[in-house]
Amino acid sequence: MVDLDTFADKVLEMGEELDADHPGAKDAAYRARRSEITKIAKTYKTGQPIPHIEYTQIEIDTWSTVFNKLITMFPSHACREHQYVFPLLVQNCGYGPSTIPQLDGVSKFLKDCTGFTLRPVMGLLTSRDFLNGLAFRVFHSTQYIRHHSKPLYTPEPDVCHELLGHVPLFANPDFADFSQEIGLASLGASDDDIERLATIYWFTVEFGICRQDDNLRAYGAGLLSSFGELEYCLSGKPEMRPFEPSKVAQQKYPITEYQPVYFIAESFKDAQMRVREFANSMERPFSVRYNAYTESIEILDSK
Ligand code: TIH
Ligand code: FE2
Repeated sequence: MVDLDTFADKVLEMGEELDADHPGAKDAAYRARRSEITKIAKTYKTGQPIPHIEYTQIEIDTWSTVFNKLITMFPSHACREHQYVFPLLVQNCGYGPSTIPQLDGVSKFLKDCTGFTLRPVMGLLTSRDFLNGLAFRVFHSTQYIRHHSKPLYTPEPDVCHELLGHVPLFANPDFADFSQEIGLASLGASDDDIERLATIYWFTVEFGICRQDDNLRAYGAGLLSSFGELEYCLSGKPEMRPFEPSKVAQQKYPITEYQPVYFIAESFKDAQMRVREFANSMERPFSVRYNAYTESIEILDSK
C-alpha cells in the first residue's frame, strides 16, 4: 500500500495549473490558496493522519451554499444508500451547513464502515494510478474547494464533490465492493483496458443512475455534488441506457458539461458481477484477488 506514495506528485491538468476556462483561473488569491492546500497532499505518506485544513470564511460560505442547496434535492434524487448514510455523517463527522468536514475524521469513519480510506491528492491522477488505489480500498480525494463564483457546478473534483458525493456511497458495503472490483480489474491491465475501465468508472461511480422501487435515483458522485446536474439527470431529458460494461466502455463523454447519456444499474451487486465478467474478458498477464486480512493483493495465475 505504501506504493501509493509514489503517485502523489504525478498529477495531470488542473493539479497545479488551472485551465484558462476554470472559474478560478484569473483569481490570484484563489490560486495561491489552492497551491497551499495541494502542497499538503504532495508530502503526504501512507499511515499519517490527513492534515487538518483551517478553511476561510469564503470557503465555508461556498460549502454552505452547496450543502444547503443539495440537501433539498437528496430526498427526491439521491439513491437510498446515500440517504441512509447522510445523517450518520452529520452525527459522526461534523457534516452541516456551517463547517467543512475534515478528511481525516471522514476517512476513519469510512474505515469503520467498509475499510475504505481517503488519501489526499493534489489534483487529477492518471487513470491507472487512481483506479489502482481502489483495488486497495483507497480513494484519492482533493481537499481544496471550488471557486466561490460557481458553487453549483464545477468541471473538476473538489472537497464538496468528495464529501457530499463520494463519501456517503463509500460507506455502503455493496458500493464499496463494486468500486473495488473496478480497481482490481485495473491491476496489470493494458493501457486500452485502463481507458475502458476509466470510462466504466465515469459512468458509474461518477455519473451512475440506479433503479430503486421503480424510480430512477442518482448514485454517481458527480451528480450528487452538482445541484445543476442532479436536477438535470432525472428531468427526463437526457438519454438513459442499461448498464452493460462492454457498451459503456465505448462511450465518449464530455468532462466540462452535463452528460448527454447516463447508464442505469439495477443494483450495486448486479453492476459488480457485470464488471467482474468484463474484467474476465480482458487479456491480462495475471489475475488477482484481494486479501482483506492482510490488505494485500494476491496474484493468482501469473503466466
Ligand atoms: N461536476 C461535479 C460538481 O459540480 O460537483 C464535479 C465533478 C465530478 C466529476 C468530475 S468533475
Ligand atoms: Fe469524483
